Amino acid sequence: MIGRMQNKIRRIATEEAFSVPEVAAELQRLSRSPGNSIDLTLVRKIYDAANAPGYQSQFLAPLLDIEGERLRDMDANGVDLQLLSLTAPGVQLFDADTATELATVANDHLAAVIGRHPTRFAGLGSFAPHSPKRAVREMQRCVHQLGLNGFVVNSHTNNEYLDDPKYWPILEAAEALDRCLYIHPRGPSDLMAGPLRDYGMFAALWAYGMEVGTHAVRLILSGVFDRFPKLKICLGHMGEAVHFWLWRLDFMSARAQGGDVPRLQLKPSDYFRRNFVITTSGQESPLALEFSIKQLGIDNVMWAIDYPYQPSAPAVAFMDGVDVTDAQRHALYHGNAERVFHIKPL
Ligand code: 1DF
Ligand code: MN
Repeated sequence: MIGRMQNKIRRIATEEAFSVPEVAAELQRLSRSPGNSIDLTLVRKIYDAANAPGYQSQFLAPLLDIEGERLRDMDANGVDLQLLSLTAPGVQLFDADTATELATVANDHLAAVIGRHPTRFAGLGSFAPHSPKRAVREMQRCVHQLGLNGFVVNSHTNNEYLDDPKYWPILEAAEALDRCLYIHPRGPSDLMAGPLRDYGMFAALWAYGMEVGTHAVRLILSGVFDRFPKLKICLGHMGEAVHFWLWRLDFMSARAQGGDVPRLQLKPSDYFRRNFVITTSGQESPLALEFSIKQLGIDNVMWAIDYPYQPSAPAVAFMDGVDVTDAQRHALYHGNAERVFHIKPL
């Protein structure tokens, strides 16, 4: 009975990566330039197999293949819909002109795929943060012309974070367009990167969470949510663990306010519950999920796979198997995603 019920649940996966040939080609070109940043190391592993030790070029084909094997994988695992986002580092390693152009190409490609498979795919639009004015125009086009479901940004841009006033037009646009901004990881910014380079810690193993967690706390403490109270930010990887810190963030920021901490209208935990949602991408721990639901409320947690970087079957088994009520499972699997990302309910 339970099994049969679960088979009928709509499964929407909310952090699913893709690429397009034009972006992949430029990343491959970039990967052959000198430098040893964490991002270049990551890019070489995926796009330049011949020159990268320990390469992961097995991901390149599934990133580019949206309508073939990916759909078969979704069918085989009962995944109804993937919310697609241009894979990290997106366009943010390129100069502003190239990045602006490539975001447009990727968004057009994404919208065309969704147009061919409107019940199977939805998508987050990309933009070039380093050209904020053009970014805002592209965000408007993404929603008004392409019908995309939100936005993705791969954390910092040239070591700058979105709390910097030069990026406020992007936050303002996301709020005005009523579309969630998903902050996905990339390699940590230069001054954070040093101790994160060793022992394989440089990316998904550890550094990604440090990078995006830091970004989220910067946004909260900077006061941007007093300026943009309806802005919604999505964090993957079980919230990058930020919500484990809420009590201490409240305590320590109250003590420091007026000093180094700007005066805030609300407590950090209030902003996190009001302005953030999280997904389970690549973090299939029932205990962490239980904590997240209790800490944030069931409305703020959504299911994700992190395809193709993580396999679909265990992600589905995880969410099918967790000890939650039917109503909660529906919220995690699709209800919250439909609301947050404007995906039409069935
Ligand atoms: C990996 C993981 C690569 C994630 C990613 O983009 C990525 C990985 C290059 O495991 O190599 O976005 N992730 O989201 O966890
Ligand atoms: Mn991911």
